[in-house]
Amino acid sequence: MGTSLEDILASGRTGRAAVMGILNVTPDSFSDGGEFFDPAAAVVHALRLVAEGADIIDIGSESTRPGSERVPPAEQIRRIEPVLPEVAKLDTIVSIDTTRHEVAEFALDAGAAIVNDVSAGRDDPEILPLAAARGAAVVLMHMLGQPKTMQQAPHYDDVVGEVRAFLASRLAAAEAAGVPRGRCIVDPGIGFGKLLPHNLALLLGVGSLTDLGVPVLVGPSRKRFIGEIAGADDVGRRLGGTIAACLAARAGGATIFRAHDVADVAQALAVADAIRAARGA
Ligand code: HH2
Repeated sequence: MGTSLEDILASGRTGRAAVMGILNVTPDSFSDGGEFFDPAAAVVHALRLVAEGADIIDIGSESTRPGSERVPPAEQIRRIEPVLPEVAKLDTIVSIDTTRHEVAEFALDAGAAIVNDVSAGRDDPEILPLAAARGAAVVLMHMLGQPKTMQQAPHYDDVVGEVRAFLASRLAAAEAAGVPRGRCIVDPGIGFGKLLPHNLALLLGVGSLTDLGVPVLVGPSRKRFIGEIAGADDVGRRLGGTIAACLAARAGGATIFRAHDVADVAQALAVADAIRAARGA
């Protein structure tokens, strides 16, 4: 692996890129729903993502795609129970993608080190204090509304400014709950209550988020906006767009990239970084 959690938390300063591989243990995720619902298949996929160069494996057991229904915490835990402890044995950092403290607690007990909360601590007031007590790192993501309704006419006057202000206020909330700023990561939430122009403005505006002083994570992987631009209805055929979006965010200073296609995204980042480094050579 070679990348530690401390390296990742310092990446806002060092600029070092990291890839977060996606492992959805769900029957209904938008691009890989059902593929890794079987625990054995999920563990095999995690092994593959690590071999492909994932620095982090982000395990989710509740789809947050537009229109999705909530999954009770007990069912989320039932889904990850046979998977997460096995993934934690691998040479990788485990992240739990949940908004519920019961699920985060189970995951942290089983070896996770990062809580990836797409509600940035708003869904469950106990999740940030839990992360603080456990010394976990936290991803604070921007979302307008809730997954069930978030794509129904989202509106912003200044999307980058509003997302930045939201993330600043959630960083303050995390700090108030006891999570040091040095253990926080922010994410503009590509596709979460955003239309195409909003997603494009945010990918272009990553540089306005990096000055919050914590690493910026982006998750454009296979998302709908790529299909809207390129006419790629098949979610499995959005790799080119995913890479383009990651590289645009990389140019703005993002350092953590949440992706399904780990090997290809890691290769693209490595080449883009090498070209940038050659400028100074
Ligand atoms: N996107 C998804 C889920 N979790 N977490 C962060 N921090 N950032 C993201 O952009 C993000 C996320 C949605 O993608 P996916 O997990 O592939 O689908 P689903 O929610 O349908 O399981």
